[in-house]
Amino acid sequence: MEMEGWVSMPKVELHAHLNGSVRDSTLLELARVLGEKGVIVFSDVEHVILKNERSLTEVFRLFDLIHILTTDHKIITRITKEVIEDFASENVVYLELRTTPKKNDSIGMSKRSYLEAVLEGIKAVNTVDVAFRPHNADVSNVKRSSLINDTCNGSTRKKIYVRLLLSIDRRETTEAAMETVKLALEMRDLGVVGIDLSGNPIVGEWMTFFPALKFAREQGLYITLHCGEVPNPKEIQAMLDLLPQRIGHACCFEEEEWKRLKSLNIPVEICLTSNIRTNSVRSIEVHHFADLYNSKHPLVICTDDSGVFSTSVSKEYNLAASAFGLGRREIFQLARNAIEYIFADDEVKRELKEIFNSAELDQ
Ligand code: 6MZ
Repeated sequence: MEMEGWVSMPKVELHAHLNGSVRDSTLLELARVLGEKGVIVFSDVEHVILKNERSLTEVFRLFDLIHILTTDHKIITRITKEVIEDFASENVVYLELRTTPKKNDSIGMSKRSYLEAVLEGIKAVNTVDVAFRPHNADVSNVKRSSLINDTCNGSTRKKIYVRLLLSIDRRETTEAAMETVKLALEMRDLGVVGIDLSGNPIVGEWMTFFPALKFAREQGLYITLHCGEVPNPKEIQAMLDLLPQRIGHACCFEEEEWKRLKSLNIPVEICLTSNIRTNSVRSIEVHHFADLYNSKHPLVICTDDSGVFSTSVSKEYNLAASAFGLGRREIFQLARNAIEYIFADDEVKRELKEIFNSAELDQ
């Protein structure tokens, strides 16, 4: 099937890191500006941004560079707006965007002000209507709709639901992780629905994050964890013990861990291109997608870092279809199944089902 066919299909994206989803053109523009200011040497970073094959270690080095380019309130607002517009333009109808709130005293940035800059970015989206506040948030409908862009020009406007997950970086301390969870709790009415644990999987200890994750779970925030990106049986067990509502990747699982995951029925966010590029999975032929799909385990196809891995949800669907011999109907069904695993209320699920039902007629 042509790419256009995947683009026109409604899609749900549940695993996208904000700073991993920035357009190359934006990164290059930001690098040029910092180059002119003498903060970086543009020619040194240009090829790093444009390089395609990257090991897991190189990916995290790239994130350190991206963070130098983007960690400024105005730029965070800009990239949030662009990332949402990019997903909406390929017909993502529900997006859970995750990002690590960052503190940088030298520019007066706190985790809270970082998140506020993200929220500004959501409000600045203008190519599509954005619904980002939960239905049960304590605001009147009028106030809520005024927060949604409704510069309707007569034709039916596209709409995208956006929810935020706050990430804890594995480099952080217990206190910093706890601060992120508290911020998420305060910002619940503004569309923050859960907590993610991410960052370089060879860094940090589970016991450092555990208190914050446990607290988040007790407070009713949804939890998704990067789990088994590298072999680490003890940590995988501890993660499954927490009963997260979803996990990401699950690349380096052993037989026992598969059994446990399957019996717990925890949905898995599958990021094919990312897993292959970072070598977490040797090749697409041996990717665990096939086994999970065949055993009807809940899963959702996601991008991880559409910027860093030069991909899109449509490209990932296309890859899954060609690598595993799935047809349009099967991929459509996969996309629709993802509605069950989203971190949003039943009203959103109902509306998404309607969108998929009406799109099904065109399939
Ligand atoms: C683990 C990843 C990741 O939060 O600054 N991140 N963590 N595994 C991955 N697989 C490739 N890809 C991205 O977005 C960038 C951050 O997301 C996490 C890393 O912590 C990275 O620094 P934010 O918006």
